[in-house]
Amino acid sequence: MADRIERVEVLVASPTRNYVTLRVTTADGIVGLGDATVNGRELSVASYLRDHVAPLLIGVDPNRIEDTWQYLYRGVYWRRGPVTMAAIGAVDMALWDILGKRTNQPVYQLLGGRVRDGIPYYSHAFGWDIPALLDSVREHQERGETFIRVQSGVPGLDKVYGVSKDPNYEPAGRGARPSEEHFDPGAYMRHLPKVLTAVRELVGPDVKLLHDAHHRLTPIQGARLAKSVEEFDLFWLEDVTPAEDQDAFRLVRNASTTPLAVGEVFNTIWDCQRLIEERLIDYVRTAVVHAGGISHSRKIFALAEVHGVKAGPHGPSDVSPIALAASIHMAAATHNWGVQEYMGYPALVHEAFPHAWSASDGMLQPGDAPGLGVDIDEDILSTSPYVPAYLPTARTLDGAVLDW
Ligand code: KDG
Ligand code: MG
Repeated sequence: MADRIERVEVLVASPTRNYVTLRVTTADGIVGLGDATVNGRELSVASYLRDHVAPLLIGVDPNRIEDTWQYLYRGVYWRRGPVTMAAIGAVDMALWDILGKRTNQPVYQLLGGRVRDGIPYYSHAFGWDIPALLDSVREHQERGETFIRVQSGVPGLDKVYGVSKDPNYEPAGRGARPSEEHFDPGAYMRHLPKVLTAVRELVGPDVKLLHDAHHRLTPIQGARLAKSVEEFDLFWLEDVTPAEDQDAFRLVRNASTTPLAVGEVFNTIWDCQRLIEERLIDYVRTAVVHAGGISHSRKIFALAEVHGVKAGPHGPSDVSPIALAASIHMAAATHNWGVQEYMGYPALVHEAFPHAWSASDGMLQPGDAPGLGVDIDEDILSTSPYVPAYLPTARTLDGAVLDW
């Protein structure tokens, strides 16, 4: 008789930051893990999973991965959105993990096997001013990294996305309400070319430089920025304008040849269908956790492959080591992979989620453990309760709310 799902547990814990972890156990005693973390909305996904999804999974054959995905997506009428898709994503990851453990194979093997020897990653260099940023870039180079994201402070602004006066940057702040910060697009747009001039001068032509504008600009401002940084040969310019209006990217595209990346807030293929089919972007940044797991992300990246677009998935600290593992396994087996973001984690997060994947010399490796190769340390998770924490809110200088 086929195996059956016997137990479904949702663990919410805060080993330095909040994570929502799904643990699925089968009657044969196989345990699969999935990540369902949505930064600042952790309890909503936990409730969605506990109250509405877990009861439906009991008794289901865990081998029916695609059918379970369709059942949780189409079968419930209400669909899409970060909470729903992260919940489905966690179930999907856990079922792939179970399949790998049952067949004693790493998930990348189940996805078709390796297409590359290692997965290049980029991590985050930042500095409050240009000299501090250059020091940070040097540190990344000393670690053997050749893809480096660069973010800098902006004169006149107190807080800027991607930059901290503290050496450890974490965008979500603990507390009952989001903190607020002000942003001046003009000052930022005037400053960025100066920053990139200094960085390019330091690293020379070979290092791949990335930058995240984090949704702050209007389409025409985005077009102007993309044009003004063309000479620095960025690997990509990310989230140059919000992408709910996918057609807005045409304006940016028509203005410059700077490669464009977008999509960390997307949840389904339909959020990026036009961007991909009309070749308005170069890299799609959907995270496996936020875009319905491995099963749905594969479809996004397959559509992208047909249109010459590559995967460059989101990988900040709020994507847990379980979802990062899923992304690394996909990267190992997906041809059109550009680069994986790897922000890194504090030591306690590595301890809370012991993992077979590894990062060194600018490359990620999935490891050969069966399934996703990630475990949890229950002692750490059970002694690290949830703490309210939110991403900041941004306002323009006149006080109106701006996309953060
Ligand atoms: O939860 C949102 C953060 O992870 C996001 O702001 C980080 O933009 C980000 C990135 O590119 O890592
Ligand atoms: Mg980003």
